[in-house]
Amino acid sequence: MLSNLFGGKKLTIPAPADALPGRAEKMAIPAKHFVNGNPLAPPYPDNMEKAIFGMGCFWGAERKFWQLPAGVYITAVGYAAGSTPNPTYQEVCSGLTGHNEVVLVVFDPAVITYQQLLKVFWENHNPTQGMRQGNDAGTQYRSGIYCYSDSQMQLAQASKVAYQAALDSAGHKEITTEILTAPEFYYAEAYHQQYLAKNPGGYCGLGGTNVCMPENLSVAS
Ligand code: MHO
Repeated sequence: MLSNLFGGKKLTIPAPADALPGRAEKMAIPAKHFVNGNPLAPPYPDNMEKAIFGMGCFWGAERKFWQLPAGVYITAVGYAAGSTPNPTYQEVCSGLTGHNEVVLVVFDPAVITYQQLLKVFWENHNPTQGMRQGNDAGTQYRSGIYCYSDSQMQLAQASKVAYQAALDSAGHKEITTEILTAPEFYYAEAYHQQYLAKNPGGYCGLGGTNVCMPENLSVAS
């Protein structure tokens, strides 16, 4: 089984039957976004759209999105794309839930487009590392895009093709990003929300490839 381990971390997603059982109770959600003060819990205003990205440790990933100049209503960190209902951080870190550490971005598409969020996604992590992001190894650090609509799915797929071409020119490897229909988003513990705003010197393992996202995507119509 050595090939399935990296520094002792599990590198395969457990089958649903082998995942931890979890619980029915949902995580408590803080009232407000620590940085911009908007209500953190749903329902969100009708004109907002949601997006979910996994790009390694969710602390630094979340900060990339709340730092955007305009159009982001709230960001939140959570767990998604595994099997365990309402998991805890400790359970996710065990590799026995199948979940990824992800960021929910609630944005106003009249102010910032999904394509602009995709640019932030691709340029701020290394999407060729499989079940790892930098020094963080394990299935919860995989690269992922979780789509809420056909339009998001088409843009995500097209952006992957365009970014792969750019990576190829720079001598990088194959993209390992999973692109799925958005699964349920489980909010992480309150202390993880906007973690790097609460702990400015906190750990951030985020690193990109220095390859820019091409501006034009060709999306099949
Ligand atoms: N290497 C970091 C990752 C934290 S992140 C929320 C740590 O173990 O604290 O996964």
